Amino acid sequence: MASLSKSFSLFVSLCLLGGTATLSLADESPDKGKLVGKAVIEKADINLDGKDDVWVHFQESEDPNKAGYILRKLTRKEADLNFDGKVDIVRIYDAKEQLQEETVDLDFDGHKDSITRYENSQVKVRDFFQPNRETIFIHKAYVNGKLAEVRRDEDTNGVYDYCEVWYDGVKLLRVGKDLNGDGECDFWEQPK
Ligand SMILES: [Ca+2]
Ligand SMILES: [Ca+2]
Ligand SMILES: [Ca+2]
Ligand SMILES: [Ca+2]
Repeated sequence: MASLSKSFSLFVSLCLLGGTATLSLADESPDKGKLVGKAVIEKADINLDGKDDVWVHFQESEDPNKAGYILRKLTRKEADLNFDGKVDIVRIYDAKEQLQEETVDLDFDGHKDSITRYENSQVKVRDFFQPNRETIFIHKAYVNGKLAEVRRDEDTNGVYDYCEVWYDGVKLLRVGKDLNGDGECDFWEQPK
């Protein structure tokens, strides 16, 4: 439980963008005996305006190793960072409670700005979206958590037209352009 409390505190800190506040968690959990296999949501009202701003989702199930004990697994966190009633950040966790996916809307316009997907706690793919649009503008792929490939849709027609290949996240190896409009780069150059 200590690690859960810690991760929740970290999340709340993020929500406050470094600020501090008194956190009151609404405990809506019914009797634990009734919670086997149930989803549980803990909520918090960070700015104390009477409306919840942070939601932490858990899945509870019976502990297969300890009869009568309930295991609680973190599955999802959501927060309304600017307190306008719309969720701006969603984090989804895998069966090991590792971060699997994070979606953010940091300009608070109601449209997601990026989705980052993780594998074994390492970033795997990060997609950035056009303002007010659902189409991906920049796609970044990572190997062992290090940048390996970038694709961009520079003329915003929904098809990638610019590519970069990176080595170990630090060295740009080559830069490509898609000349025939099929979304795959076919003309490559050494970076200048
Ligand atoms: Ca609030
Ligand atoms: Ca918001
Ligand atoms: Ca946005
Ligand atoms: Ca394009």
